[in-house]
Amino acid sequence: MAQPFPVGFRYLPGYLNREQHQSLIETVKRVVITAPFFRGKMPRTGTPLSTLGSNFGPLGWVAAKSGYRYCETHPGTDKPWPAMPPELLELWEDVAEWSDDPQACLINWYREGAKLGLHVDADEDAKDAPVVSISLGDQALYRLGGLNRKDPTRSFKLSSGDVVVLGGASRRCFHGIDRIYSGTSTLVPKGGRINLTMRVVR
Ligand code: MD6
Ligand code: FE
Repeated sequence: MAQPFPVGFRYLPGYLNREQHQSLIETVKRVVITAPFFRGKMPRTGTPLSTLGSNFGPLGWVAAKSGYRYCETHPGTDKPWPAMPPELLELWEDVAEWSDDPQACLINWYREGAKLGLHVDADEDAKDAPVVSISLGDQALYRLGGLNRKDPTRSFKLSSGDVVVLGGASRRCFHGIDRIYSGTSTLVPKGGRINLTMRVVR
């Protein structure tokens, strides 16, 4: 039997309707003209990530050989990140159950074959604020574990418009993306899946 969801974890399938998630993809397309996708690297080894990233908001998450960090500027253009779109702030206010606004929204683009190993989001000083994640484009297989790497995991598919909240006791749960179901959506130009994750950082 599937593991139950940890307390504080919320899976909101189809939270955004088609018009809303299409419009978010348009917003991402506009933004990456000035804040282009870049390929982050694993700390220490410098191995390139299989996803491409960019950010909205005053702070952006950057993966570099020197470590993961939040920066005020894009590593390629040295310009501030584009502002957090109002529709994302609204979504945060509707689902986060948290009084502060998010300071960062990571944009992650998974093309065919991209994946994200089991990990905890732990680069934020605001340790209790939730992470709100939005799926756009191709479906993905999401894996959710517990607070320890060896805890049992459960997997389920995320589709375009689905929202996931890692809140409360689930904030430090392991999670990852095992695979992308390439070609299951035509919404993302050049294909693939875009994941937006909003965080309070400081
Ligand atoms: C997802 N993303 O793509 C989940 N974590 O559905 C993440 O867990 C994530 O995209 C840290 C940094 C970037 C991410
Ligand atoms: Fe994560």
